[in-house]
Amino acid sequence: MKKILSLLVVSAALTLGLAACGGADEETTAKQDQTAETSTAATGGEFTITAKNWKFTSDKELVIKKGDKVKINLVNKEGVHTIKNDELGINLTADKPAEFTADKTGEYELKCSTVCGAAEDHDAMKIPLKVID
Ligand SMILES: [Cu+2]
Repeated sequence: MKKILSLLVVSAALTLGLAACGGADEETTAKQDQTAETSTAATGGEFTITAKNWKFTSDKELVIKKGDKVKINLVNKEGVHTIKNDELGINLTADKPAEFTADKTGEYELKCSTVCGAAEDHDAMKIPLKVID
């Protein structure tokens, strides 16, 4: 009896796995992202940075607690921009949120890592992030 049960479980899992692969269109991916956002918000901070030519704005002030799990989303409203900060281990693109835990307090600057315009415009694309105790 146990064998039959485990066989059933395995075949159900396989079917689900195959269905997930086959149905991975953009809509499905978007739904999964929403689910992920909801679950992350409960355990730590979540921020959304909006990028325009040539300015980043955040929905909330980027102040995070050391040790907290943080998620940052990037929305490109104008142009194509990305954010990278090696110190914090952030590599953020519009389709891939950054999830990280800051382990050192301090004041950081999130800068655009895609050359998105003239040097002075691109250089202006930065937003401060503070990690507090
Ligand atoms: Cu930029």
